[in-house]
Amino acid sequence: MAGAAAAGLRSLLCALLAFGALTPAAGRTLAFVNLVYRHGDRSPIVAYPTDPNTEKDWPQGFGQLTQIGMKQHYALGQYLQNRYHGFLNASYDRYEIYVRSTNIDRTLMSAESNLAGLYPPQGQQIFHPGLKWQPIPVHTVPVGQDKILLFPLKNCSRYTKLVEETENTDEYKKTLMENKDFLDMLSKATGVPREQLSLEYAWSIYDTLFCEQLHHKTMPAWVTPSVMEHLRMLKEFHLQAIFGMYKQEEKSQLQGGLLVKQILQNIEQSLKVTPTLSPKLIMYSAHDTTIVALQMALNIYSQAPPYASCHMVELYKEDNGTFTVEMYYKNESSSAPYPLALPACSQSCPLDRFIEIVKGVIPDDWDKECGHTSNHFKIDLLLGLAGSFCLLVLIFLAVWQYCCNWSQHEGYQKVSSGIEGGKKMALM
Ligand code: PT3
Repeated sequence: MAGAAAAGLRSLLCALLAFGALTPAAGRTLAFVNLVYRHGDRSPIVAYPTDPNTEKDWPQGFGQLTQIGMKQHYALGQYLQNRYHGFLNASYDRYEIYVRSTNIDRTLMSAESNLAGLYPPQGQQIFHPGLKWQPIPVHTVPVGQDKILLFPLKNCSRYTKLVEETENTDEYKKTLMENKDFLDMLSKATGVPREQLSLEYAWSIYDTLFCEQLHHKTMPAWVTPSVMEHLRMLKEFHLQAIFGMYKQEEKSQLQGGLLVKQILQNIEQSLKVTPTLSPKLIMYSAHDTTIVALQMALNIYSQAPPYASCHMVELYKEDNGTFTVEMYYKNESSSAPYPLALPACSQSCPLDRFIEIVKGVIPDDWDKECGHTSNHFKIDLLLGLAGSFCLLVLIFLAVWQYCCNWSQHEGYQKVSSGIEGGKKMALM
């Protein structure tokens, strides 16, 4: 009886381990890491019409990483050096890490500040005495070609339709009605014409005020704590409207699902390739909307990410040889990251289960799902049109030649008989 109970317990433990419900403390190893972070503190992106502050009030103008932002990312880099101590080399090894950023100053500079904290040069890596910095590549692609970090991707017809449909839901219309007076006040105070004051525009005003307040700039009297809180709530509502709220899974397929797909491809690649040849850590430097789109696609979004917040996706090899995925979110500089779990899985989620759960938001063919004609189809269409055009030209030429031959033949007979006749007459 005791033997049977022990065997039963053993198989229960094995089953729990296989499904990731229990995590053995010893023996498991970190195998691969994906990180997605928001850039650090920045200057506003625009001023609103009645803004007492202008671009000149910011040392590098609008949209730029500030020194606060640089420090936030330097500190995050130091934190990562500590967290991944023993997994990553203490000194920079180009085969271990791959960094990609959106092609925007503040994200590029955030990645650079982060890497300065993660990999201060050691020993032979010091190339200038006294300089605790070494160059580390940060890769990027042009903004218009970035399909994994710059959300919301706007050039997607189906997504545009989904947002329009969201704006027609009762929930959305009710919120707009409830906020009518507030938006009227905001329009008067900021000088933004009421008809232009969408929730997206209100978010941009909030963003500007937030930056100005944080940097102790001149604030108009109407900007009270309650106005700021009201604007923050409208921003959260807008984020829900563009990434969630209505047909969230389909929106995610067209937005954050692209990043989930990339993260899974990175994991797959790390399992295929010889460990020494594939990076151990892939780092993405991006925006608040990147993290929102990612977390909405994973169905774990709670609120807008602060500066330098970092979403971590870690792959572990368990000591029974299986792989599990753990996610953490560091959204406060002074506290440890908190664990995140997919709604239908344990925090330590078996890789296969993780893939199964997120498959609904992974696009197969983004262009097709957006309702765009695929490039192959466009090429086939162009070739078809070109072929038909050539055929028409050939038919036209053939008909034209036939007509010419016919008229020449007729003409020859007449002219020739005439000339011949004439010649004959002349000869006669
Ligand atoms: O602050 O994280 C952020 C924003 O994403 C910002 O970087 C941005 O690019 N906003 C889009 C233009 C308003």
